[in-house]
Amino acid sequence: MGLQIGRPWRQPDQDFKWQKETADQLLEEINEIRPTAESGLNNFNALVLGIRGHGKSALINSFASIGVGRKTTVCNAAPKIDSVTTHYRTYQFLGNLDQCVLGDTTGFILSTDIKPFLDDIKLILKGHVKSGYKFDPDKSISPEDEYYEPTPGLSDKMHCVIIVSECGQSYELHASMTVNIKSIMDTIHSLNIPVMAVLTKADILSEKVKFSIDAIFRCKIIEKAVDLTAKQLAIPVSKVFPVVNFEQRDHFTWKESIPVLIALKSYLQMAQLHSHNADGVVHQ
Ligand SMILES: Nc1nc2c(ncn2[C@@H]2O[C@H](COP(=O)(O)OP(=O)(O)OP(=O)(O)O)[C@@H](O)[C@H]2O)c(=O)[nH]1
Ligand SMILES: [Mg+2]
Repeated sequence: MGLQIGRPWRQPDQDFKWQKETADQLLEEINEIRPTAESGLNNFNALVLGIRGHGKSALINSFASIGVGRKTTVCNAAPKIDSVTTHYRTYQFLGNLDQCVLGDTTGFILSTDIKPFLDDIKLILKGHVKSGYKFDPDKSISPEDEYYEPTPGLSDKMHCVIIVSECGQSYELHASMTVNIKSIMDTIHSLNIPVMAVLTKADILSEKVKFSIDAIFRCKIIEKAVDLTAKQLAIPVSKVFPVVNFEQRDHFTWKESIPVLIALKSYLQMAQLHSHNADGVVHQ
């Protein structure tokens, strides 16, 4: 059956192959990326940020599913006009991924003033906001709020940021979102936290990917989306990961898990490096 697909634009590893052993090995490697005893950490925290409805919660569910080896749902993901996620919540996974803590945020809207949201994000990154806090579009959290943590430790801070964006939207983002995205990136960089991007919905952008996931690293249109996102966010192309979340399916196989595993491994490696270099002091 001949869907034309070219040479791979990404080779995740020198002898990378689409086979079950690759997925097994990735999972094994991921399982071994854990905080050192000296770091005083039990978990690697990542904050998931992005535009409303682009698949942040779905990505967290995909990671959680990988952890338990079957499709599972830890947070609500749905096609709604209003934001589905309204609270900041952290999720610790079970199974193979119990070293991962993912923070889910409400999606921002490009056209609105996101100053209060940005202030909240800065405080979340620094560890000042407890899980369960409800975002208020009109104001950011105050030190009197019951969800405000006045004296965060290293384990309350974020060790990595994952920007989630739909593959198909990367073409449109440039003009409309530069100001807000730039403010978010400036905030992240000012705290020296590593950042990567996950491009969701590769199956919607590419028929070839929809037909077979192993086209994802060969499809030109996906490559272009990755390049554009890297430019827009000013991060390396190698830190932009296209995926298809498991949300629309009843179960997933090793094949579908490979792109998600590659993104997951990168987050853990970046967080590990960051916490290794952190001096244990929480900078205010
Ligand atoms: N086809 C497809 N649909 C996806 C993918 N990822 C997410 N979706 C769908 O996109 C919709 C929005 O996903 P969510 O995870 O709720 O998006 P979100 O970014 O958390 O949205 P807010 O919390 O409202 O900001 C849901 O219907 C998901 O099933 C994907 O990779 N492929
Ligand atoms: Mg959500």
